[in-house]
Amino acid sequence: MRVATRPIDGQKPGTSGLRKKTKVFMAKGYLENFIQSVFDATGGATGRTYVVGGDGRYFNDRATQTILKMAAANGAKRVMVGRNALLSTPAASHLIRLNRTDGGIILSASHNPGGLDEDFGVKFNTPNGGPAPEAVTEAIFARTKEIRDYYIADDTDLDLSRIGTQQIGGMEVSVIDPVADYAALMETLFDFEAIRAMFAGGFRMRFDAMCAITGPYAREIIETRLGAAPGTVVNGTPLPDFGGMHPDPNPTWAHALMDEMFGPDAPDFGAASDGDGDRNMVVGRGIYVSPSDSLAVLAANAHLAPGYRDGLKGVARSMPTSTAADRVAEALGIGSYETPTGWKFFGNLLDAGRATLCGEESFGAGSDHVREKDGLWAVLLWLNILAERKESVAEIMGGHWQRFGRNYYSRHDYEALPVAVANAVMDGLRAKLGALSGQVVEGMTVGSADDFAYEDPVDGSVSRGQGLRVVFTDGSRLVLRLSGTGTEGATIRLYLERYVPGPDGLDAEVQEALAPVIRAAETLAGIRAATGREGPDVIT
Ligand code: VG1
Ligand code: CO
Repeated sequence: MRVATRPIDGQKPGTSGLRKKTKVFMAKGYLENFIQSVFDATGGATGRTYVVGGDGRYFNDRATQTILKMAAANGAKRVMVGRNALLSTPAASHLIRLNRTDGGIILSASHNPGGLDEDFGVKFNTPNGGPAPEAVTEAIFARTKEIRDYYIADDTDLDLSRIGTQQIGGMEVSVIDPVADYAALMETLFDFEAIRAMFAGGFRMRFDAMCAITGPYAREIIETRLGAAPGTVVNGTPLPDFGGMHPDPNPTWAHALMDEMFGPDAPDFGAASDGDGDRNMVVGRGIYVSPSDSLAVLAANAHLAPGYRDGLKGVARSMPTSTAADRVAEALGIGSYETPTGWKFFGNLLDAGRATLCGEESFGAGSDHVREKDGLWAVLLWLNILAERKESVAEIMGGHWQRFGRNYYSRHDYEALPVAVANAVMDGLRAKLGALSGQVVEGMTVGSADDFAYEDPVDGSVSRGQGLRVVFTDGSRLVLRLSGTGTEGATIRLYLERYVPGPDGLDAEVQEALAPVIRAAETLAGIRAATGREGPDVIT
């Protein structure tokens, strides 16, 4: 059935897909226009095969039914969908690759809260399993501005709770177990026997799935296959509103886990993941591991896991992520890369075999096993490392800092600001950048300052305006950028870093260690002055 429509404003994908309020997505034609634009901008769906699934948030089920009917009406050959329309983002990426499909549609607003009054999102992944690169998202956006009609089958809804094959028109729909293939992939990468032995020896863990998609994955892998005690996984049932939780695995939102890990009788290891399962936070007993440090530790120890025994080809990090991983890459004699924020920028490096591990300061790490960041993968790699080294998280971190020095790191978020205020802060700092070099701020000399632009070393594409950065001659840095995943107002992210080579000064409190950089940021960017806020809303 052909349905006449009109372009809808603002369907521009951000850092990770199109994210809007759920009610916006539920409005007539909104989801349909975007999905039709995805098909149109990628050469049409005729004869093609896709993977579809999402993180289980409110509207996930109904959006999936709509997408299946649209794929059928657009002539697609086959769609694989997770049972009950559930798939974690990394599992979807794996299925796209495993089945050599023409791409996938992932329904999620990731770490944003879910529910009728919260957020929803749609992401298109290309046949390599990764988020569509900028050229593709721009073509999709361009199409949303011209669209005149969409196609949708006039069928009744399918029963997606039943594993097996069904038909809509001429299209086959395969409902599959969302966990099985992903769990099998993890078994090829990690030494499950060694981890099982560690659990059998009394190792205790807490995994907080935050009522989001990783619950079923973590239960199957950590409790059933690795033998962790029942109850290791908490908040393990995906709920449409995430049980009212904000499924963002950081010390602020995963505070219950933090309290337990810093409390009496804490488990040996703690972890949490986000709405769609691509992020992770890891915590040891009494010690929080910053995501930038986690990437560096994983890079330094990955060879302990069977999947990485032959070493890494290179390590890539997003620009705001601390330079801790670069020091490891240098020691290993492998390449290191600095990309803009967002996983789509790692795709080419992974495809070209230049990087094996990638990571972002925003609790994301992953490898070339899929083309998304992968929360549970990072947790399993940590478990494998702990099983091999037989040391505590605190011992591993301490040893790492002694060897490489410590990159104190923190991100300060100023959320829900008026867009004009946030833009004025950015414009103000941007205007100063050219004259900063050589200036002394808070006792530190500015070495360089720029608006980050990235030239992809594989395809030569250039992405500008990816964050304002000021680098001091002592290695300290501050970076300012606007979030591209929010649905209300603007969020300024201020990223702060200071390097201490050691052997002394490695055990300071993070915000104290960063105090001069925090003051320099206020001197240069004046965020508090311009916003009238006394401080950031979230500190990670
Ligand atoms: C944030 C993070 C970024 C991450 C993106 C998607 O983007 O900073 O590192 O890739 O979310 O992650 P932004 O533009 O708000 O800073 V997820 O877990 O939402 O798919
Ligand atoms: Co996510």
